[in-house]
Amino acid sequence: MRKDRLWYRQPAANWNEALPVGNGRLGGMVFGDPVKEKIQLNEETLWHGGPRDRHNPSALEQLPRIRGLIREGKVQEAQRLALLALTAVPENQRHYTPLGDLTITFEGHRSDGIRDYVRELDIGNGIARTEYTADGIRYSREVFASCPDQVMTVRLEADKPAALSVTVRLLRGPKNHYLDRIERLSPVSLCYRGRSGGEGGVDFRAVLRAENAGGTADVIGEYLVIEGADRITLYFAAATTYQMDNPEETCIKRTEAAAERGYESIRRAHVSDYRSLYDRVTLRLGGPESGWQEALPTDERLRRVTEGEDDPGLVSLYFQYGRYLLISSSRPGTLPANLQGIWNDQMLPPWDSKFTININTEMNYWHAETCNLAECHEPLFDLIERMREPGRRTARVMYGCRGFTAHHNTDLWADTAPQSSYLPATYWPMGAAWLCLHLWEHYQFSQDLEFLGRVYNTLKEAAEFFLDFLIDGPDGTLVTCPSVSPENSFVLPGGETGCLTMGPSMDNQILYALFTACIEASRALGLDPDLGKEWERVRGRLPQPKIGRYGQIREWIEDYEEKTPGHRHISHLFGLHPGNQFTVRGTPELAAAARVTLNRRLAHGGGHTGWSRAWIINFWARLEDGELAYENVLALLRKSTLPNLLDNHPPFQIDGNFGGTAGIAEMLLQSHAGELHLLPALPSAWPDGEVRGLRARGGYEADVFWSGGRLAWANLRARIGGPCRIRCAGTFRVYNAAGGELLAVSRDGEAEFEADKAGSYRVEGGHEG
Ligand code: FUC
Repeated sequence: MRKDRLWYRQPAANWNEALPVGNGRLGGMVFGDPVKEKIQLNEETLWHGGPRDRHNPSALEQLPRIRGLIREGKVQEAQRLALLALTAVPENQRHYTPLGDLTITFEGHRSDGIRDYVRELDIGNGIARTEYTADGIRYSREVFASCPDQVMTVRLEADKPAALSVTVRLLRGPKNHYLDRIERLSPVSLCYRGRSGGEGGVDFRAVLRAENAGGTADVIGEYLVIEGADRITLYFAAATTYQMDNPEETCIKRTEAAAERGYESIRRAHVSDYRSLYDRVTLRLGGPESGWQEALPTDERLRRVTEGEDDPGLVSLYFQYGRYLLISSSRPGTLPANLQGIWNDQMLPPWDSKFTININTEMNYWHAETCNLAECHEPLFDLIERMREPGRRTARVMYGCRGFTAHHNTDLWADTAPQSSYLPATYWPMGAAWLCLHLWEHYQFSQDLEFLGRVYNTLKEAAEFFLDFLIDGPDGTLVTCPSVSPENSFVLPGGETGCLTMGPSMDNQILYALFTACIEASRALGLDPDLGKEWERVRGRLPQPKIGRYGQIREWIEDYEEKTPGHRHISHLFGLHPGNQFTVRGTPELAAAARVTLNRRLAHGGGHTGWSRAWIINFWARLEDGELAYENVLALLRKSTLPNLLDNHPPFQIDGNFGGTAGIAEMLLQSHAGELHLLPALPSAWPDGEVRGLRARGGYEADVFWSGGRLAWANLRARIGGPCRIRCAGTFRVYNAAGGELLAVSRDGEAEFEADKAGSYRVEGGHEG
């Protein structure tokens, strides 16, 4: 039984059951209907409308008044003015739109005549398959989106000759409302033309091309009609003027080249390209006896877990699915994964299916480094680069500051002006700062100084904004203002509620991390010693994390009551994860307060969205509580996972998948506290298992094997080397893998040794010190 697959005994009844394929740019949701196949299509740059300057011209003029009102505690007045003067004009950024549906009608099939149906998503190879028997003939289909060849490929086969007769169509809108032209290019190919709409919006082109073995093919009207074929291959390409001047020519070339190369060759290239990323990490949870559920369809496994059954294999499938989804939605040269990755079927999708950067987009990349998909992180870095120019303008026009800044969303055009007019979220100038920490993370994992040198100015420019933007706060501190704690509200002592504030805890923690990254980057590169001192000085004046009346980490600068104590955002624990300001051993009081904070959120119904639940897994993992981390992994599967294993916010939002994968990795290996911690949050439900290929900060790759809830052994590969501290429960010894020489023996769960560049090490558990 292959374990790296999702499979079902019936076609998708709706989008939440369809299976995603993608090459980073082109996405398809495959329904697998035997009579009428539908593949819902996306091209990631097909967004409504073009770039705009939406800055509110009154912002800078009103900023001192807004700040003054916040200082005086007149929050309601400040908010009224912020709504008028800071809200962008118009208030909304651009939204992502679908490309359409490819439908394939099988002539002669009757839905009541289908037998032995099965469909699957083989995430080990990146291929969706459907098989069934109709009238004694076995039919099969394969769909995949190839990154090397930039085409989506659909292969139809039957075990008898001349059995395939199909009519193929592309639909955009119920009656093709959103397509402008459909043109026959040849008897086997069609071109679709349209534009996204809105001022400056992109034009798009899509080309469909068929190859049939046996039978006849022709274009009749807007349909591609193939009759009596033995085999059919469809090649589909799409592109927009966002990426190129002549997308039509490109689509024609791509489909022609694919047809010329032939299916087998395209498929081989796809599988090898896909596996070069996917195969780097394997995960097995539970002993051999726990694998039997693989014989059950995925929706049934999910149902059983929801009803309380244990299925560690489903957790490892979910983990790998998070890697599959990133490989399929974020490749070098593409846009980053948006709120729905690349998979969206709505003309006006939830939250515009854009980049929400007050948690969601960042969460999409939490597993990129740890789960060995660092290349897939690159699209986010490109987006940050594109945000610099608009972000400079935002900094200057709205706040009179140098540097660059962004608010809580951005879009295809890297828009950095505020999004919407939602008080708990909109007026938050931390988006670019948080995103830039991903540059630093990438360096920490790779230790690639050349990369750090390239992005250093970006980090520096994000920090520069705050050198100007921060104002004097209470007790000699420097604070952001105005800002919010995404997306909660506070209750003032008089009962009034508010959002706008100065120096909310998350901002201070993000800035602590940003200035720290800048300081360390400048040292690593030997640059800007004076600026380094300035950053240290400012970092030293940021408000320190404080513990509030319930023993919780304070969310705001004052110990206000939270309006929603079970709020989905847990912004004030940024320092616990993804930051590293709060650690179990480094800051035990703050770690204890973080525990109280989480318990309070959860006691009031927290974790009700998929991404919030996923964040909670990461938090418990950082607090080294394997049982609670696992409980929340189960809750993510039980309450926030759709039959196709996509995350259910609700509705579908991909961050929960990615954050869930990151959380599972975080339970098995951590490296945020200057050491490699093996099995930091292993739950009793996973007594045996192995994970190979996880990455750790400092330039390490690790394979970890455990049994009976204890480390058996681990292999470490050092890229750069240097002093290396290992932590793991129990006793262990560290050997040089090559010579077998003993390098270190654990004491109190830790051991230190000097790793060589490109050295390999073996950690053996169960040895008395
Ligand atoms: C933030 C969250 C919502 C949702 C949206 C896309 O506003 O608070 O839950 O994830 O982003």
